[in-house]
Order: sequence, then structure tokens, then C-alpha cells
Amino acid sequence: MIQTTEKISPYISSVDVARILDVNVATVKRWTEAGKLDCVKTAGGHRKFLMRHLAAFAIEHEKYAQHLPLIQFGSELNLDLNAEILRGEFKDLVPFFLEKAMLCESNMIQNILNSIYMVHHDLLLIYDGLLTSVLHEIGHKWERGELSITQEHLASQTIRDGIVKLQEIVKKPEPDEGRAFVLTFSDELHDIPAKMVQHLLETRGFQVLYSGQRTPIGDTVKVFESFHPQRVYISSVYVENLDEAQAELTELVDLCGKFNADLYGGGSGLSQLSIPEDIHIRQLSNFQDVMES
Ligand code: B12
Repeated sequence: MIQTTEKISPYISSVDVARILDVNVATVKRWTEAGKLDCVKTAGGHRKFLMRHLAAFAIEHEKYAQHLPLIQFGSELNLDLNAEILRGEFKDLVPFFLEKAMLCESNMIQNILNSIYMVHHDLLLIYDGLLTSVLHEIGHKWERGELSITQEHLASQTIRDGIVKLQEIVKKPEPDEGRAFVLTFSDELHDIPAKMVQHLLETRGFQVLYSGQRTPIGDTVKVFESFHPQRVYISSVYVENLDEAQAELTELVDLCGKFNADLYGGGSGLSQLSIPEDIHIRQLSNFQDVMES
């Protein structure tokens, strides 16, 4: 686990690239000049590399793949899936990931999530790009009767566990941006989007209290009194009882007003509720919005 709170640069120097690929620095220079190995140039003219540059090179030059943390898919190094990870486009990876999630192959799930993070340093790509698609695909398959309820549970729990483990490896800055409270309504079982919101806010430097599924809003007053969140994020995917959810939203708006907290909301459940114009709730439609909120 990475414990440090310092910012770690994702850039790798030519010397380190040479060490990783077990060649000399002159070779690295030659490859970049020949356009075989991509890089970025600093203002001072130095070559810097990202993991994805190295991985793209290794996919073209298989001999070097052994030096890099490309994913071993079962007994083979599936270069097509590795290439998708590099490009950050997950067409074939989505069904593969879903199958592995249903089989609870948590090591594979973790390897994929960690690799995407290592290559791109971008959690949005994982949350908006991969996991939302996989979870929607679970929903479609379930609707078409292609998945049993148990299979759906297995897959969603494996994915949720994967997010929790990813939280352990992604370094967080000092929590000096303020305090945020992430919650769902009292009839909500879908807590995966809220978990992603928690993680994204932590990487932005917020100290986050996350109360997860089924939070009775009337009961949160003590949290407001002791934690004094400056921001509250409500995630609502499915509303079981419209009147109750509407009443809880009103309660939450009142609490935020009383304790001077900004209220943000997201999820398809919220769109079923009526939100009068004078209510101050900023509606967010995806995780990119959370990063920009
Ligand atoms: C996993 C899952 C479950 C798991 C949840 C596990 C868990 N720990 O979260 C379990 C098995 C418990 C479950 C239960 C149920 N589920 Co369910 N579930 C799903 C599934 C497959 C994925 C949900 C998910 O995490 N999606 C990923 C998120 C990221 O996607 P999203 O919700 O579309 O969110 C997007 C935006 O809305 C936004 N967003 C969402 N939340 C937030 C929050 C913030 C703050 C922000 C900024 C943005 C944001 O970001 C996302 C990206 O664009 C969906 C299928 C689907 N289409 O999503 C069904 C789905 C949501 N479930 C559904 C149903 C019907 C149920 C049950 C009623 C089933 C039943 N008969 O018991 C119960 C509901 C229980 C309850 N009271 O909540 C329906 C809801 C249909 C509807 N809206 O009327 C769906 C759509 C499946 C379907 N196709 O029919 N479910």
C-alpha cells in the first residue's frame, strides 16, 4: 500500500526507462528519435515518459513486455485487452470484466483496476469509463433474464470490493479542502455510486464521512452537529417510496440550510423527485461533475 501523502509524479525519466526495459539510455534516446517510443518533452527539453508510453512500446515489441506490469489474462498475455487498457477504451474489456466479476475473480478485477490507474492516473476513466458501463451491462442482462439475482449480487459485490481495494492503493493528499458527507436515502440499497463519490472527493483532498446504504436522514442531525460538513452529497439510484424520499429530501435540504452546508445530488432516483426552484441542490450527472463540483 502506498502510504505517502506527497504527490508522486507519474512521469518516468529516460534513465528509469532504460533501467526498467534493461537497455542503455542511448537506446532509449534512439527509440524516441525514431518514433518507436513515445514521450513528452519538458520545457527544458528533457524527455519524460508515462507508463502508457512504455506499455504501448511493449505491446509493439513483445520482447519487452516481460519488463512491464501488463496483465496476464489467465495463462496468456492478451495483447488486445492490454491495448484497450492503454487506450482507455474498454469495448472488449467490459464483457471480460463482467464475466470475471460474476466468477468473483477478485485478483483479476484488482489487477485490471490497478493497471488502468497505473497507466492513466485517472479515476474518472475507471468510474465513468469502465465501471458504470459494466454495472449498466449487469442491469441489461438482468432485465433480459440472462443473469440470476445471485449472479447479479456476486458481480456487484466483487466490483464494490474492487473499489474499496482501489481506495487503499490510490494515494490521497492531506485532507485540507474541507469536510464532506456522502449518503443515500433510507430505502436505498445501491451504494456503489456513493462509494465512488467518496473516493473521488478523498482524492481531491476532502475529509469524507460516508454512511452508505439506507441512511435515515432524520437521524443524521448528530453528524451535522459534530462533523460540520461544508458539503453534502446525496446519491439516489432507486426510489422505493416516492413520498418518503421526497420528505427525506426536504429534511436534508433543511439540515444543510441550518448547518450552512452546500448540497449536491446525483443519480436517476433524484430525477423522480420534485425539486422546487428555491431549493439549493446542485444536480450532478456523472463523476466528472463530482470532480468539478
Ligand atoms: C448493482 C445493482 C443492485 C445491487 C446494489 C448493490 C450495491 N451495493 O450498490 C442490489 C442487488 C442490492 C440491487 C437491488 C435492487 N435493484 Co438494482 N441495480 C443494480 C445495477 C446493476 C447497478 C447499479 C449501479 O451501481 N450502477 C452504476 C451507477 C454508477 O450508474 P447509474 O446509477 O446509472 O449512475 C449514473 C448517474 O446517474 C450518476 N450517479 C449515480 N449516482 C450518483 C451520485 C452522485 C452524487 C453523482 C454526482 C452522480 C451519480 O453517475 C452515473 C454515471 O453516469 C443497476 C443497473 C443500472 N443500470 O445501473 C440495477 C438497477 C438500478 N436496480 C434496479 C432495481 C429494480 C432494483 C431492486 C428494486 C430489485 C428488487 N426487485 O429487489 C432493488 C432495489 C433495492 C433498493 N431499495 O434500493 C433497477 C432500477 C429501475 C428503476 N429505476 O426503476 C435497475 C436500473 C436494474 C434494471 N435494469 O431494472 N441492485
